Amino acid sequence: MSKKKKNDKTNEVAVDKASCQALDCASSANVQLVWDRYEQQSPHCKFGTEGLCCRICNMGPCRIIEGRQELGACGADAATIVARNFVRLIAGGSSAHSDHGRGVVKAFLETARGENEGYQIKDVDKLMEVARFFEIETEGRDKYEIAEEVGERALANFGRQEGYSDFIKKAPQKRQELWEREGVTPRGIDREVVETMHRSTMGVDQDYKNILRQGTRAALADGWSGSMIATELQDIMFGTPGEPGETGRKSAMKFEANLGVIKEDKVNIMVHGHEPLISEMIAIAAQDDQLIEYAKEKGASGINVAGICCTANELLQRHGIPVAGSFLQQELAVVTGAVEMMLVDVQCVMQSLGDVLDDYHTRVVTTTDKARMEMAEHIEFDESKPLESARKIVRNAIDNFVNRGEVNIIEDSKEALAGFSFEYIKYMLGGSFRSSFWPLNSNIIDGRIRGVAGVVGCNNVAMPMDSLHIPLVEELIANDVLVVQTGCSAIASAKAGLLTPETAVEKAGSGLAEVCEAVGIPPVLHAGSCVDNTRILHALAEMVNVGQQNQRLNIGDDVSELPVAGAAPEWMSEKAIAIGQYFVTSGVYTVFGGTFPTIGSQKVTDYLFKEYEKVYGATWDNAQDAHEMAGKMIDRIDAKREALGIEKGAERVLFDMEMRREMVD
Ligand code: NFS
Ligand code: SF4
Repeated sequence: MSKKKKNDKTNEVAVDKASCQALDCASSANVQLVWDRYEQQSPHCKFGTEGLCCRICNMGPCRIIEGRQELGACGADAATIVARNFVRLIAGGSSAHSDHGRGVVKAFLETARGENEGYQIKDVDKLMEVARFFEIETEGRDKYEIAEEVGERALANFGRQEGYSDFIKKAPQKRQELWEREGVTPRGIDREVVETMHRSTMGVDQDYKNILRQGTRAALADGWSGSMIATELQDIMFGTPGEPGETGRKSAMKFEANLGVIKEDKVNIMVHGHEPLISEMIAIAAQDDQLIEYAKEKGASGINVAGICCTANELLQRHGIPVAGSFLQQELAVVTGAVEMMLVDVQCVMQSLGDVLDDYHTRVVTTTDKARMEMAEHIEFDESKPLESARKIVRNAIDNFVNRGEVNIIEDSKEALAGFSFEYIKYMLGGSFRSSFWPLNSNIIDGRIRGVAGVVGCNNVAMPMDSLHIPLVEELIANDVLVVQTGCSAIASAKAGLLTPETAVEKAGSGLAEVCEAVGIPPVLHAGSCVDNTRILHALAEMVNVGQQNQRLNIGDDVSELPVAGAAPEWMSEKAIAIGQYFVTSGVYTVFGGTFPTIGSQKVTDYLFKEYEKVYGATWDNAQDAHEMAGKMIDRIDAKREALGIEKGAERVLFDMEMRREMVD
């Protein structure tokens, strides 16, 4: 393994104490981390950064230099090359989310058919709701029979050749009509991804607007189909966050966040990646009395499962399992020297984990054939016997406890709340009389809540970790904007202590604070993993629905009319681009931080950043610092309020008896 002494720059790479402490440990041990490798890669190729490098055929790579070399060898211009590269990012991102969704459907079907032990059909109410949506007969039928039909219907969305993805019908009518008019309504997920790859290969689609139109189909197939299927079926199998679990009543989930959750006296197992199928079973196996006893025999006081990246988000929102860190903290977890096993599934796993291992006893274990690592052990997860596989893996981790060397335990972690699924938000807002989004619309109309912002996405080594997420969220809530979060952005807020009800009093504007206190929610809501961005889509559609049920509560007949905005301040993954594209084309103005991959073509960038307003009623945008980003989002929200005629905050809508009766219908 190559080594390089780190410069003492820890404060420039992370804003949280725990990470800085771990970075110091790595620095003294002379261990090379992502920040060192990033520095070695700098300066970055301008052509690549701006989307101007084409290497889709062997006459290239071709680079575009304005005024000197305007065309690739085949004659492709900047707009074509940039658009092709952009839609290929979307195809990559959509396939990651959707292949995850497909894996969930497979396990779901096996569960329904009694072909595996371990998984369950846990949330029957949600099963019935999805079955009704699919118009599947539920009367007098067994839940497994219904689940089998739901699974088959969901699976058909992947390979569908004719007709559209089922879940697009959840979008507001006006949005569906707009998609139809633009010809971007998504068909089967696999078809949209394949067609994107086809159209963007050498010598095919050469009209940037048409190329981007295909990218939109693939992105919408991600948001309103692949990702949505993953969320909905995971909820049915593992429980909808916030719904009654072992506690028997609806409640948010408390959890601890940051490297301090790694405990000196316990066997620490990190679950890292994105698919909860395996980690759900690890969480159960870790509670097995025999295995706990075995851990004690080896000198530990117990077994501690903690998460990294979105596998963490999946587990914490349903079980309160702690999160050790976000994407940029995966290596830092190993640096504590106290991680017996890093269990990885798919996506956002750094290959360097294998390298860092040279210095530590941590065993990295891959569990799916889709994602193997040369340096790691591979324990193939037997999906027909998930619990048995999980027990074997946990046992392996325990065996490694005796191999520990020096440990660097970090004390810092923060308490946070998660589990704000669409259903749970609805329940909390509705209060005592009925689960509903009516109070949200009402509080937006009267101005207590200025608008709603989705702040999501990754960490990126190009900027200090969490340096945009945290000030952005703080500025938004100070301005009475309710913030909904997913992914590593939600983890950033958890680590900063923002996901607590107290944040309302300490940091939110007076209107938002009043609502949060009355309802009993934090002003920053953790809605789950990145596939769970679909919970935000549901929430947006519901905000429109509420206004259609009662004109007095109308805040827009389409998503693009709502006072909302989105952001991925520290994005890095292709998945973020897919998500951004489906949010924008669903009608949400969305700002990304850092560099933007189309800036090499003014034509393409103007199209996405300006002309999209006319096409989709929303655009992409880019901002370099948190204050600029917050300003742009708040301006957007205010413009929408003005268009609705509620800029000053209309009179508070009081619920009279008639309205309550309407709600109960
Ligand atoms: Ni989203 Fe989740 Fe994190 Fe980015 Fe990676 S973990 S799926 S891609 S880095 S938010
Ligand atoms: Fe160059 Fe055209 Fe081949 Fe791209 S497709 S590498 S621009 S020749």
